[in-house]
Amino acid sequence: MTGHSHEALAPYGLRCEHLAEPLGIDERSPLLSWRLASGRRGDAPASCRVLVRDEHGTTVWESGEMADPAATAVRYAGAPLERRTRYRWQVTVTGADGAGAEASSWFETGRFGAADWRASWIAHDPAALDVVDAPEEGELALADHGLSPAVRLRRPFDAPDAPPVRARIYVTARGLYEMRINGRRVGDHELAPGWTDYRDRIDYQTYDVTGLIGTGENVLAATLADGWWSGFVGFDPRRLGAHYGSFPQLLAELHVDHADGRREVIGTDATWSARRSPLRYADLLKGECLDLRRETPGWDRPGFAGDDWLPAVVTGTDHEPLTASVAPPVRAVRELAPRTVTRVGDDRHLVDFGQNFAGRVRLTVRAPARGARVVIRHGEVLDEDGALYTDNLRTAEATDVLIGDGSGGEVVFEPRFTYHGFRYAEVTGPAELRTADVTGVVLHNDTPWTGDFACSDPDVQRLHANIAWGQRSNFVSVPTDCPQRDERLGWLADAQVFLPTACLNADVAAFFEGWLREVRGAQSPDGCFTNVAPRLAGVADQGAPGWGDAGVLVPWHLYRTYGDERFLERNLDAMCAWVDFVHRHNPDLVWRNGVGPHFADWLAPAPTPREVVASAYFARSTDLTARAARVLGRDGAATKYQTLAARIRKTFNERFVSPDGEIEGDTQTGYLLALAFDLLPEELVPKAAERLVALVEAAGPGPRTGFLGVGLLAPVLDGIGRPDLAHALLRRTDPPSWLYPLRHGATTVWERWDGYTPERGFQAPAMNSFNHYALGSIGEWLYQGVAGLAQAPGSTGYRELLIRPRPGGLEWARAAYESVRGTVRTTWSRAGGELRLEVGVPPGAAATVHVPTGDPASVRESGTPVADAAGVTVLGTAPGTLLCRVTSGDYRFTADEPPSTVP
Ligand code: RAM
Repeated sequence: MTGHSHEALAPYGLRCEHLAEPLGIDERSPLLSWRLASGRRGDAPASCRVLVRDEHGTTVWESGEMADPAATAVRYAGAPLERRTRYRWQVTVTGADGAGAEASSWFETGRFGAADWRASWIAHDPAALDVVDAPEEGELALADHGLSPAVRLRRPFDAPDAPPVRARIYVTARGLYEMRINGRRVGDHELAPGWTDYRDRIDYQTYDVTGLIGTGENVLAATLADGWWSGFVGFDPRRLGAHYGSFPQLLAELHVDHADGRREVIGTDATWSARRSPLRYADLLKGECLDLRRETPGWDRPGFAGDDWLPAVVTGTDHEPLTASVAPPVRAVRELAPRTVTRVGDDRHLVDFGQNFAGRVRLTVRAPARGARVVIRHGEVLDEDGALYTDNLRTAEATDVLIGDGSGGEVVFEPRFTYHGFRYAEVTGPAELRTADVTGVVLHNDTPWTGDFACSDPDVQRLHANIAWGQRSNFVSVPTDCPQRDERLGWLADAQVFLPTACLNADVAAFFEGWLREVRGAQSPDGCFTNVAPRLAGVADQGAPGWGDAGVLVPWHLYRTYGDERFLERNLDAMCAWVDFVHRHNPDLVWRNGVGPHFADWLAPAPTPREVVASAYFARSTDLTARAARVLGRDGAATKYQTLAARIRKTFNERFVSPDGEIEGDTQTGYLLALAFDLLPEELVPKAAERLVALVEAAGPGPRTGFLGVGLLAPVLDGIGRPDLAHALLRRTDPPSWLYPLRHGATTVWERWDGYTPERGFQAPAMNSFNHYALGSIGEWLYQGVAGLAQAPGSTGYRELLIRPRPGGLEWARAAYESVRGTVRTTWSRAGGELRLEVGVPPGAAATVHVPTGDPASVRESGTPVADAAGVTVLGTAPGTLLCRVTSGDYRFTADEPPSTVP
């Protein structure tokens, strides 16, 4: 969180392409954006301008007065940007009083396409990988995955006596790489270059390595592992690994600018040499094995002989797929100390990190004997005997191994090219294990955290934390379903249902921009989106209803959240093609053909008829496509899809809705989809709402939805005037419920409502993740409902806010959100018959505030009767509520408590 409190109006939080100070962007007209803060009520920018300068200080673009002075983003529109160049930019904002404030930042351009690259793809000769010794005891277990050792590549070069003025390295791999210069690691990206459909797109990363280049002999060195390229990915028994290639390859260019003006470029080519590494294998699902006996100290530094190294082989010079990475990288974002370390055998310990997460263990081992193995196994839960439970990992071995070399001393073992989803680690080998010997290293895309939520119920608070941990654990290169078993795929429905929650927790604009390229790239030529992106053999390509639709829903939601129209521009054609695909296969407008594996309302306790789910999504996607076209001024398309959407809605009503508003199947999800997607004629809305309420009440009250209905439950109940029922669901503790897993120690959201019950034990190990975020989609309503912090319907980029807290039975709640415009805050509490509500609105925004109260006349703002308060306009009353409108600034409302009948 980077919330700012300034006295005067000021810009802060500058971003380029939604990233802070990005190195190596390939966008030629990048989006420059900033946030606004002010300590003064009613502050709004009266003028705003942006200036961009090149490395010589020459102005390359002046925006002039921006047409909308309160805008917080603009696309660069100056002289063509040069490649590999740093630009500095500043934004100046002036308030109504004429006082100006500015802030500055920079971005650096990358390679701008294939033509700029010279380097070749290189590899360790796959035909000369290793010597084969007869297996020793235990060896076969190490070798039987068919995995090869990770390989090393190196290339010495001479540098002049003076240090360089600037050095950049542009790197990527088919596989995973770790780059080093003179023994020091380049950058802090993990699992780079990340997962894309490498056949079409391979991301490269740019690093500033000025400080790593020495005088005299220097060494460029890299380790390469299989990763998603050639390692194990997914669950198809016929196609478990090597999805894109069979051995990893490196492509890198070092550009060094010398003080005398010379630029030297050293790329990967046949002059590099190669050797197997001491990593006998390194795989995302199986784990990593480091054999210290094979270590060759000094390999990555000058002065190393390397007599037994082989020449690297050049495997090609294809630069076409290379694109600058657009998402914040995966990093080791935080470290967890073990909560407990328990001895469970002579040489065996069980470590509990107290938190389910994605990452790895860093382990200190003292003087491992030559050939001795230290084995780390990972699991999310313990079985009934208190032992590590791994059945639900399926074929993911998730086991890391260290083999000692007997050289004495302390060894720190931290796998580099794998990750696991786990809370517990079982360490076998050391006779003694101290707490300080073990650290949990948390890996995920380093998306800036933007949301904060707290409330008086510690269970709800913990639920929010669990949801956030689900997000951290599953935003690893792509949005995955789960981080532990042999799956970890970019499932489209999981991503779309969780997106509204994800967008509140963190700034995920750039992360999803990267993933959407995969979603579009995976679309078939006839317009069909997939179920997973990147596409993967073994998972049906034809997108199921609610899955394929993510190709429409995700760009739309990102556009609304971040106000960046490019989310629509880049995706509109794909959105239209998808709707056309579904329409072509279903000319009668009931979506029953072209449904792929039709997962329906996945894992719902009460199944909703498949055609109801599908047709509702068909209507939704068509409607959003029409709206997107309208935003972009493509009126012909807008009208076409608007008309089609109206026809689909009509058909939906004719086929599935009875005259008294009952929807076929009579399930919660059926009503939720119809109400949330606005499918019903006005007169049937109250009837459908009534039926939904009856179903929720009859269930406990409780939820009966799966992945597609779950995120809609609380918002829809709230929207139909029953936030009390939404609260009842939220705070329910019997299964199915969100709080039930807390009874069983959950620290993340489970895949299934009943992942574990005392009566039955664990759900079927074939599919029972304890770290799936889909059911965590209620996270959105914690911010929007419980704390009352929401963007108004129809607004984009948080320009219009809706502050409408739903206290329910809670004593207090608060939320803060770092929006693209600035910080939005709500805090409410009640005590002694009084309700207090504090609201913070960023400059240039306005909010409609619903003050919950039993007596509208009692409402004051900062002690003044609300009608007289500066910056507050009273709009009227609604049952149990006073409605006001406020512009930017901080407000403190007090009111007599709402009557208990009103939530
Ligand atoms: C499961 C995945 C995912 C879901 C699909 C249908 O295997 O975990 O969550 O979207 O199935």
